[in-house]
Amino acid sequence: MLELPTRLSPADLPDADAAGSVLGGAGFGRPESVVVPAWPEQSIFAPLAGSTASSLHELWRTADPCLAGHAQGIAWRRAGGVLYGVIELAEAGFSGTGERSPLQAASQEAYARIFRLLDAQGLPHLWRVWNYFADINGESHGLERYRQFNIGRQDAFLEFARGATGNVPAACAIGLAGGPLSIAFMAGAQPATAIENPRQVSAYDYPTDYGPRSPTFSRAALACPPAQEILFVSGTASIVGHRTVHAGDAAAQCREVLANIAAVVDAANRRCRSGPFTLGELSYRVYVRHEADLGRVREALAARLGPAADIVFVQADICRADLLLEIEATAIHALAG
Ligand code: 3EB
Repeated sequence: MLELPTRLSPADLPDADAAGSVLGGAGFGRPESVVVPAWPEQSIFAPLAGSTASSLHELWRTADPCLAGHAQGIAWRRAGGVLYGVIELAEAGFSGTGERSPLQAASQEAYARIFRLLDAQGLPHLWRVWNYFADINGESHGLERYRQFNIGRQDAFLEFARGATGNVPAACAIGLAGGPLSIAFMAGAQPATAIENPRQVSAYDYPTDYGPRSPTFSRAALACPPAQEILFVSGTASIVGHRTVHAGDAAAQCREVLANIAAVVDAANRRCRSGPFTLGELSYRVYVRHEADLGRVREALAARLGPAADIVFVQADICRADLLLEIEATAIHALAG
């Protein structure tokens, strides 16, 4: 049994004995202040917006015994038929050839290693992926770096005959100030149910205006570890159809994102096996491009979700230059025997 990620300051992290019940997680904050734990942890070196804390850890705890391993640069743990892993690849280790940039090559290699691990572990179904890399809106090799990443990612899905449309994982792709390509993932024995958003064109069907290859992710996924149902809502932006709306207006973008999340949660609720998921029970991660927008974003969130919503705010870059924020969310339900 998995628990929704708990958020802890470094001082409150479990000690070595208790660390065995952590499947994996993520750490936010500045490199110098981040404690490196024993479980696979994705380092997200980004400021916690509007917080006095210099770092924060998110932990996926599990009641099942964990098996840990390390393969091809992936640190992973598995428990109860669920695998969580983290891979970091420095772009400097990849040579760009012709039009193929180091980031594109690193992205394809990272996904190829993930797919090989999942096949070897017999937990082949990728449910959720968290993608981070430096300078996401920067350009090289004649192409924006997010678009380079999309080529490498899609090539790996095709290379491993996984298909790049339809039943693809929920995801986010976020820009940081520096650091390696960092990918965390959760996978299992059973395929997740991919959910699309009726207000948005599926990302894998985006027109080529947004890059030569479409992004490979679904708007949400319903994953099914034994006796549980996890709703992963992908990074969600102020996009209607395939177009950005409310450029330059963070509060309006935030309201549009919430309308998108409400729509995708409704779509998930038509497919879920547990009871309906509500906006109030979701655990949110909010990425804001400019810390100056934080007040407006918080107000828009409180107006819709109330003051008690479980939210962590992170300052980071979004994959389109005109997007000012992106929000992702997660919830877990028990399934009746
Ligand atoms: C969007 O809807 C906004 O490339 O994995 C959101 C979630 C976005 C995941 C990804 C990108 C990704 O297109 C960006």
